[in-house]
Amino acid sequence: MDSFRFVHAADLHIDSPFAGVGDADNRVATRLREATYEAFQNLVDLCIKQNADFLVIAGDVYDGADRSVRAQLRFRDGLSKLVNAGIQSFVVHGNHDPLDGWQSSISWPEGVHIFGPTPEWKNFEKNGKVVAAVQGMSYPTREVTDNLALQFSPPQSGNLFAIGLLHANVGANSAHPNYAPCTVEDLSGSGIDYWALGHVHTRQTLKLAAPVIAYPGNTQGRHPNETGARGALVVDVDPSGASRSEFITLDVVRWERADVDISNLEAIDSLDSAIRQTTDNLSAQAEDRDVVCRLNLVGRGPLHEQLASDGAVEDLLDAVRSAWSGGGSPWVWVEQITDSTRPAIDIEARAKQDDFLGATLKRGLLSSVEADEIDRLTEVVSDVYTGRRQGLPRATDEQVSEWAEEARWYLAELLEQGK
Ligand SMILES: [Mn+2]
Repeated sequence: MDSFRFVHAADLHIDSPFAGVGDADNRVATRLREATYEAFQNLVDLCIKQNADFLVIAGDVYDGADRSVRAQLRFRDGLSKLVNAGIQSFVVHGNHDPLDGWQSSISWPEGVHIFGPTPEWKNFEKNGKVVAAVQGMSYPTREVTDNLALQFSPPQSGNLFAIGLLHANVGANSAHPNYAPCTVEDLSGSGIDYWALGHVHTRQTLKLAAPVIAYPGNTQGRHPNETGARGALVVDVDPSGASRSEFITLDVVRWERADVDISNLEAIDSLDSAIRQTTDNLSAQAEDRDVVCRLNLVGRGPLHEQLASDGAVEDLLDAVRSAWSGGGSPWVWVEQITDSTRPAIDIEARAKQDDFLGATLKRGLLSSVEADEIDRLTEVVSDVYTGRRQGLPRATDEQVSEWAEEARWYLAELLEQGK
């Protein structure tokens, strides 16, 4: 078998509307709307630059089942560019772009293989010889709850490198809908050499070899929880059938989260500087990409009290946004600042003092929340929920724990101030 190279991508979500960024300024909103298109363009360029033999895309090409004409034409144009460069592509559709969604009649150039609703093998030839076979299937409809992996057939020949192209939730990842659920064991006994997966947006390799089972992650982060570099895997297969892969970033707007510590800060203008330092760092890490970020103020110190005053956090947000609104590129858009700071009380030192707060602290009343207390506290706050109209979500254990922690610090602060 000749060696060859392919690119494994998934979850392009072309034409993603970025619904969460409602109050972003015009420039940011426009850039975000273009981001999934540009990331796809970067994927096409990567295949050409890396001299890939073919490209596999493991579902969710489009963000919506009712895919826009613009998205479809751009996708076709990208794949046509690859065909002109001698690069074939193999594509399946996932839960975001199932076969029963609206689509216009696009005619695909020869060399583009779009899989139908049942598993099918397609061969890839290099220099007149078949070197690889790709088996794939598209979601016929959005909600696929069958184990599709079990519908795949073993390869007809052991001499070909066999790729399984599948949009599925392997191992019940709770961050994504449990579509086409299956396990690493289901995939391992299949005779496939490389499972090119899609659906889980965070890059992860579930198995390194025999077979390789990998998610490349999406090509462009789409919301505040999809932080860090996004891209695709370039996979080299040698004549023995062994493969190794390298991740290449393709995203054009980077989502990040960062903490800003107030512990050593005395004045609000030094916090403003610390925030700008943080956004500078995020910009540098993103290597010339634009950044959308959420900042969380943490630590305990004298600024805690000032931050609690009305409008303080909003004013900081306005200040950092205007600092980045000079029109230059790349930019950083601070989407949100949250305040998780605590008062400047040294609990251990303070517990040693012989007064009411000291005694309270010493008795452990302000120590962190124990697991068995959560149930009791949930009971306490449940009144708030039962009295309201339906639809208000129940408090999670994390929320209850966070509120209790906040209440304790607030109590310590009041006692410290002699209130
Ligand atoms: Mn997806």
